Amino acid sequence: MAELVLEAACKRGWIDRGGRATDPMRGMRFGDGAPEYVGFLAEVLGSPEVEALRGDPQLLEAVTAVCGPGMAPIGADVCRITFPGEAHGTPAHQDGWYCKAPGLWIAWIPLVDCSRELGALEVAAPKPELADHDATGLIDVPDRGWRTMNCVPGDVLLFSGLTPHRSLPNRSADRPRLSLDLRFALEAP
Ligand SMILES: O=C(O)CCC(=O)C(=O)O
Repeated sequence: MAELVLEAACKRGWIDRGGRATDPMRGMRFGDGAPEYVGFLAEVLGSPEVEALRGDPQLLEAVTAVCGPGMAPIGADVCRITFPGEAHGTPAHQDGWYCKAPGLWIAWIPLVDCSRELGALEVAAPKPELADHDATGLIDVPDRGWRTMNCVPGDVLLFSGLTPHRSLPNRSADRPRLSLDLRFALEAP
């Protein structure tokens, strides 16, 4: 999977063949709907590899064990590439604010070794309900209780649509952070 994403980024000139961010991409963060990022997402998320991962029996078993029965992939997925030198990570938010699927859970999957330096994900305790968001995310960002961890390809972090989460900025010298977030929700009865 990482190879597929690296190739998609490499052919767009975002990274070199050694997997390092190219100079123009340092500090870069794509805005929502940036055409070059939309094209990248269409290529990666429409690939047979990502489709196979959505239905991977081991992943579905883990999702069912954690989230309960009746969960299915909903295809509302993102492949993230964050570049070294970006000033901020992903702002704190709850996915349920944006994605109204019932019983929403997210499987966050690192595609490279992902340390705090590279911009690991942080999660806080799930809230009982959705909190107000503005254009950048949660308005009342918890000031304590954030947890993070180093993770590696093969790990999966599962969190619910009510879980506040954010990412740390990528402070590495030249490495992009690559990850997938796949969404699951209750199947219609
Ligand atoms: O990977 C990130 O930086 C953010 C992930 C995220 O917001 C999500 O999975 O909903």
